[in-house]
Amino acid sequence: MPRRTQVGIIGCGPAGLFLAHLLARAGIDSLILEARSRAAVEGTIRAGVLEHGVAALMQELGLAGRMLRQADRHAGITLQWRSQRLHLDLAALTGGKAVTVYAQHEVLKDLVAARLAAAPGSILFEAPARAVEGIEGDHPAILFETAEGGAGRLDCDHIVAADGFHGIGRGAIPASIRQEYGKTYPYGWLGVLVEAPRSWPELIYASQGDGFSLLSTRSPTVQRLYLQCDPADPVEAWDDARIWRELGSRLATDGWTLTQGKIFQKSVIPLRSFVCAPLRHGRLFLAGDAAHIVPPTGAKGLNLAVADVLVLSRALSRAIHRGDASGLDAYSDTALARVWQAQRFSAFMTRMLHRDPGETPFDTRLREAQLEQIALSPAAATALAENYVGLPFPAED
Ligand code: RFL
Ligand code: PHB
Repeated sequence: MPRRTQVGIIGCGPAGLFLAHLLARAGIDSLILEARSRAAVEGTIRAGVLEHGVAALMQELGLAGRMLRQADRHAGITLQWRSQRLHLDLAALTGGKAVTVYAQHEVLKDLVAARLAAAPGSILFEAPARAVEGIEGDHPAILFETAEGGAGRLDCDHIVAADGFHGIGRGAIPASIRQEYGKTYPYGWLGVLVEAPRSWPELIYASQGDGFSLLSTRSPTVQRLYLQCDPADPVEAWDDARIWRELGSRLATDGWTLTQGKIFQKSVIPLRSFVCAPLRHGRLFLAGDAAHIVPPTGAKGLNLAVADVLVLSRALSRAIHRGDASGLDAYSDTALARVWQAQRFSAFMTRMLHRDPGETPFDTRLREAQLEQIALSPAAATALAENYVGLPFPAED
């Protein structure tokens, strides 16, 4: 039996789930098709930093109960180079704004539970979309595989591909009109989860010795740490002793020691920047990582996915309730303007904090001078802080 919904959403990540909640608030029906199981979606370790506006949106949508109880508000971050630490007071530099450190999979657990409670059956897990059809006409559909292995069909008015970088949505925009911009960096991140108490009250973005490292947190007893590595490294190249040695030297500063603990998760991720344009073809819309990737140094990926679907939900609401397609026509340009700002900031943070394999002593000093600029210039510090806590969402007109 074919199914029908107003907005068919491919992918149950931050983009798909926030969109489903925003549409429900606007009285619009949606169905999410997700390739993986619910346990896999809720167990994948990824982002950790929510912008000021994203945390506020969770509250506005009534989804912030657990976040407010368990997550920490961070009103500052620390930058470190040449063994010196610089505290950047985000709140003082941005008129009181801060970020919330709350793991992406915890956000997903909260959004999945709330969505299924409000609309049982509105997320189909283990139901991968295989193709979209009819996007240039008025009756698009998503063809998918059912959890039982059969062929499914979802008829809808609009399709949103929120299916991540490796999804099928982007490829449905004809190659003749699709533009892709991007670069891959010559370094990756080794990420680890550690059972240990906090070593420092805020996130530390450090660049010293062999390159970048990041001290983040998940809870009072679980810490999240990253260090720059060769993107081709197998995780086995990083035994625990090597990880602690590298983190120890890259985060070293007088009178402080990193508290070690049991490492219980390790992964290597590549760093890339990518933008696809336009974000719309007929009745198909791209949102989140399906359309763009940022290197994680700016903590922007999840936040950008949320900004996309906020703009898209308003446009869909206007089209569906008022028959006014102007927001849908403007979606790609409006969302991409913010995407390019996040690309700029993410590339800036990445270049400033990583040691390029071909880096000369001159290049190193230039990067350090950039960091010193932030210490010396309130204007430079303010620019970093404003971007880190999140640029305002596009205004609703
Ligand atoms: P997602 O999260 O990749 O979700 C896409 C979903 O679509 C499903 N899917 C399909 N479903 C049905 N049919 C198909 N054919 C499908 N193909 C795929 C997938 O199974 C998946 O469930 O994309 P979305 O929603 O656009 O969200 C993007 C964010 O997940 C991503 O940008 C962030 O995780 C990036 N990121 C960070 N972002 C931040 O804002 N702050 C951070 O602190 C931050 N840290 C990070 C990060 C990403 C990292 N990694 C692992 C890349 C740290 C790391 C280490
Ligand atoms: C994280 O806690 O996973 C995290 C924090 C900051 C980043 C990236 C990832 O920039």
